[in-house]
Amino acid sequence: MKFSTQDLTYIKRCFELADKGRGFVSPNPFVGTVIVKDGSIIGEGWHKNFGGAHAEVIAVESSNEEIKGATLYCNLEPCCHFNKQTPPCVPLIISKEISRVVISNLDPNPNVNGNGVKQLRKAGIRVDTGILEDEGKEVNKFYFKYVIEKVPYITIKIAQSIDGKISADKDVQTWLTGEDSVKYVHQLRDRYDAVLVGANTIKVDDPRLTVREVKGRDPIRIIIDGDLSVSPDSNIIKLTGDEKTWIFTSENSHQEKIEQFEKLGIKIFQLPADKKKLDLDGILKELGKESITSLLVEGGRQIFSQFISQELFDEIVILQSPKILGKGISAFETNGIKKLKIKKTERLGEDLKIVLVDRQ
Ligand code: AOF
Ligand code: ZN
Repeated sequence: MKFSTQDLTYIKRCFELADKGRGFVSPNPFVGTVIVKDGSIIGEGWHKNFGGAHAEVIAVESSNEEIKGATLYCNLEPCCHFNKQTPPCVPLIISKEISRVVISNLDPNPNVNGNGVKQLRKAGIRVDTGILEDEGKEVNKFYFKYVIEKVPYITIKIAQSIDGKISADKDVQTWLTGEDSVKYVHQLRDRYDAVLVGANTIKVDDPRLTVREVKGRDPIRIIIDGDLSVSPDSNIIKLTGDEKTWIFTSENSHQEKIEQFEKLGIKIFQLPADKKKLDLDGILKELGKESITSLLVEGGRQIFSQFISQELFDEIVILQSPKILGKGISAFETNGIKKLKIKKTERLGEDLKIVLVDRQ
């Protein structure tokens, strides 16, 4: 339709730029902007950190050329609302006399949601929307869910054997996947606001849940621990730098224990519990209030089972190792058959990555 090969090239560049904000802009979206005049890029920018300048502003400021008459590409509709961290972008675009704006997605934020486009058009600017719309939604899948539902986008990550086992026995740590998969998991951690595990995984695996195998920043580490049973000596409790650990526990957990953890720098959330079992919806709402837009669920079996049987996931990533365990425990215990759809498969060294989504 209305999009040329050049349009496609420039919007793809916006996606690349947007991606650089990952890990730093939450709960804001990932946004990249390219300004083009007479067939060449005269300005570029991306939203770098929460509270910082928007992609459009940075792109305009990066340009040494006359912007009047240029085309501005942006993966997200420019904002037009006030009472937030920064001034709106639409008035800036209008004042620079940009003649065309090309965007992938309308901003689902109810304060914008088409109003940015309307204001630009009213000012006589040609606005073309919907270029590589699905790719744009994929880039901002965290934001798209969070801004509407106020709970994080949830990815469940499971490493398993060919015969579908996550460990050789209950409470036994079993290493299944190869180096490339480990790197990939660290990449995921770098991209997600938070990672979550159950107390049992802490006891059995004593993981750090940090980003070590790739360059990146650590996610917030969250433990669900109904009776506050994790050891203060666990790796995840020993904070050595900027790492953050949060524990969700029951309202009935002992105050003394809570204080002991708080003294170590751990943030404790107390929620109502049914026989020490916390309500996941309550946890997710609490995370939403804390501006957590994306959550990587890393185990173990009880946690996987609860998230899956309550349909609390957006994606499941299986890291399939070519090992046969023969005996052991499987990733979930669910009631009945659940049909999923394969979204993507990819070879990761010796393993296979399978991304699944709910079959809607
Ligand atoms: C854009 N470009 O780069 C971003 C946008 O608090 P603020 O000022 O950072 O505004 C956040 C809101 O602005 C956010 O909820 C979303 O609607 C929009 N984000 N818009 O035009 C950007 N990051
Ligand atoms: Zn803006």
